[in-house]
Amino acid sequence: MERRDFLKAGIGTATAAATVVAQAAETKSKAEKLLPGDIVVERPGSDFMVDVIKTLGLEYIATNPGASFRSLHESVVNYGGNRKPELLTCLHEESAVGMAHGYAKAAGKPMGVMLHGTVGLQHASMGIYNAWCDRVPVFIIAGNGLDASQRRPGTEWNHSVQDVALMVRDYVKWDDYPVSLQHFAESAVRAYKIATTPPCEPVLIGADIDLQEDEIHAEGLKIPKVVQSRPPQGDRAALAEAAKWLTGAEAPVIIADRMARDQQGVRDLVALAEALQAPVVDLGGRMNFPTQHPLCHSDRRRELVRDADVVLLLEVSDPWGQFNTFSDPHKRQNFIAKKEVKIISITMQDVYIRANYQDFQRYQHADLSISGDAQTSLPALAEEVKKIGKNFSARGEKLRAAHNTMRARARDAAAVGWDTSPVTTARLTAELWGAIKGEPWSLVVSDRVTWARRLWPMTEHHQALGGSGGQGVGYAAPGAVGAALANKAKGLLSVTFQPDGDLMYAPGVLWTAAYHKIPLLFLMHNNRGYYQEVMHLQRMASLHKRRVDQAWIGNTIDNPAIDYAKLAQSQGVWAEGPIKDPKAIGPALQRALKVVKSGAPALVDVVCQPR
Ligand SMILES: Cc1ncc(C[n+]2csc(CCOP(=O)(O)OP(=O)(O)O)c2C)c(N)n1
Ligand SMILES: [Mg+2]
Repeated sequence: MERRDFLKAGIGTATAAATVVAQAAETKSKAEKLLPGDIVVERPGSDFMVDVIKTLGLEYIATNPGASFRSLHESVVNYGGNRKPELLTCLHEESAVGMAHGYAKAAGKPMGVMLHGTVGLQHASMGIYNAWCDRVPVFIIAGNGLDASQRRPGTEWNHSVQDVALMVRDYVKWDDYPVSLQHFAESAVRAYKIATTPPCEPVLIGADIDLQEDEIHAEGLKIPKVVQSRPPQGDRAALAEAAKWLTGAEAPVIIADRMARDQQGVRDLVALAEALQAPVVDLGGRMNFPTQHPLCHSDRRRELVRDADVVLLLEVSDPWGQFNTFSDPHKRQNFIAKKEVKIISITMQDVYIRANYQDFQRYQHADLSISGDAQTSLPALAEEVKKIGKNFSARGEKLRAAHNTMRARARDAAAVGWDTSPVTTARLTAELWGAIKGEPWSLVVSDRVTWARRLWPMTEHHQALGGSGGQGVGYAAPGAVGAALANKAKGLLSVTFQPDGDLMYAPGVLWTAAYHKIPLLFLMHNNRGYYQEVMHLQRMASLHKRRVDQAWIGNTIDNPAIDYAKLAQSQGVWAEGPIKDPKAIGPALQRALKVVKSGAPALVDVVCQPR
């Protein structure tokens, strides 16, 4: 069809696409020219903002574009050369924050996120809440137009606010709205420092449209030096007292949660546990303790707490839950520990508590409460324990035997239903282990399928990077991609178990992984539904003495079943599946690993048992 005919017919055909391309080229050449009346801005304020951002050492800025930061976007690309920071194109703001969240845990430093002030920040908010709950730094820049007399009529009004941070203020550690470039420099550096000081948290800085787009008028702008605070160690005398209690105990227990920030934290906890020959329960907020160490007793949490006389809590997010059971839905409470148990807690929790969001969990007193960063406090505590110089080797022997029994029990439990289809999550875990055991692997999201923590030998901090923090579903996919990006620089092989429901909140992150060549193996835990919610419904139906078989209604993601391999392939990600036969998983993983090792993401979809 001729263009003329098409225009006459007024219908779209393949030729229409060609027309659109031609028009885009025309628009592009126009855009390169100045329009009548244009005043050239030689050095926009956003260039200086890039100077500031560069001093922070941010390697990446994850973003979904928006005109409220169009000048800053352009400055990052052209003035900053799109290097340190480099923009990561995200198809949803929640994915941008999720990526920054996962990245920070793997890289040990924050990623930037650039958001369209109102609507972008609204999309991003759950991701920010997850990062808040997980005590992870994210450096957020939100574009906004404050001066009403300068706003373009229409959309810019809909996308402007008086107070851009208001809607997330309860779950960022600090925010500011700079009204001058000097103000921007000082607040950005302050925000970075605050975000990276434990307890680490997201921060938000507004980037005003006029400040970005206007010529730099100010003279003598200065960027303050970036110096990070050293985390605080708990009071030395209190640590000495803790050492006395722990060495005097018959049955001490150590429980660690969001404690280790890096391998040093793991090493220091091993040293303390060995000095005491005390069992360690790793709750998994971070990888705190090697899973094959004879003092690792993570599966024995309840029995250990029941028998303990002293319990040491290290950055435990839910202290009450360690000592109490709470039946659901009858809410019967039961204190499970000995009445005389002594509780020691080392945490920064008291420093960052806020009133509205309830992530601080139920109040649990500690007999010795030490405000300080647990990782920083461990060496001094271990030193005090060693000074007392008691020998606990007999206890160590008993614990070694109990550890072996615990691991054997986990292996036996994992073998149940080995050959069934749909595949069990334990078999899924074993197949992945078979594929990666000789590699420098990292399980980038480690809370959704928990078998790995029970079955795989883990020694390194990067081998289990925890979960979402706030259980806001939708973290697992972007969190994995962000962590994989950090792991790429370290030469680590990133793998993740990807739940189906989680992926479908914002599956465009697969495209981001393909586009930015982020090597990551997604192994789908595809149970074709929101299974946790199925269990809730089944429970309710049983209690109401009604039909349990209808629990899938409202919770199923089936009929039609989503073809995750096609979903991935359509975004440029190599993929296979759906696999139903457990024996087919291993060979598919081998093919996927080849792709991942070549520097790209890959996805293997496996139809699994619910849990
Ligand atoms: C944003 C958000 N919406 C809803 C929920 C409630 N929720 C908790 S678990 C869950 C199911 C998630 O499904 P999937 O990721 O497939 O995991 P599965 O339970 O099937 O293993 C849902 C919807 C939530 N936690 N977060
Ligand atoms: Mg599911």
